[in-house]
Amino acid sequence: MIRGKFITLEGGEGVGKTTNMKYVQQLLENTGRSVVVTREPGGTGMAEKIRDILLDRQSEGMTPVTELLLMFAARSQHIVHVIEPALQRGQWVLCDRFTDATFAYQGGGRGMDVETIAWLEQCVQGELRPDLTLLLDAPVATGMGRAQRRGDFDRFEQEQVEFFERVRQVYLQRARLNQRRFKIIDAAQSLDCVQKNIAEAIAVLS
Ligand code: T5A
Repeated sequence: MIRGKFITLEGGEGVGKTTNMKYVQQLLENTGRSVVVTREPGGTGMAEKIRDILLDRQSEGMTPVTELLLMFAARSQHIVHVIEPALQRGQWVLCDRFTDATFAYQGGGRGMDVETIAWLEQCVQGELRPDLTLLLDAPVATGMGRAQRRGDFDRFEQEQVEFFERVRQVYLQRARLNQRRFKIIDAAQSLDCVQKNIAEAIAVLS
């Protein structure tokens, strides 16, 4: 059995990850791939419960350490029960956010130590890394404006603009350092242009 590929979509708030997940799924399925679509935090029953705690505005006073450990606790469940079995069956896994989000949000946004995050990454994931990461990048104001139109902010979306600027910079820095894995997509463009760029990036993998 040929191992499947692991594709992640990343980016700040409201850049269009959820919108484009469906498009990427369709592209892959059109080429005959069997695709598992999932998300983080979440993707299993237990991990979705952890997601609820993480996003709940009532989870006041959650420390950055608790937040970081809950992200990786959910991720461990997700990898063992969903991602790794699917890849081993030869399915392709398409995931809305993964560990780059932890480096960006907990590392950049919250200021957690990068080496600690890298250590947890190794403990929880071993050698597992995405084969391709599509980084949807747009100015913070653009993404926040789109997210705001939807209303009903979660615990992260209540953060200040400076938090999201740091998140964006870490994403871009990671993309520069891992150019073989990352493809940066200008998400401020029209949806048609964004999807044309995504299709080009996916074609390289097929
Ligand atoms: N998190 C997650 C961490 O802190 N650490 C971690 O390790 C992980 C895994 C999860 C939160 O958890 C944090 C980050 C997050 O804050 P989430 O729901 O997965 O939350 O992520 P969000 O970014 O909050 O998801 P959003 O739904 O807000 O953003 P999306 O999915 O990027 O945007 P989407 O597709 O819903 O689009 C937003 C709006 O814009 C429109 C869409 O139609 C929609 O209305 N749109 C466009 N409009 C014009 N032009 C385009 N090109 C458009 N693309 C989309």
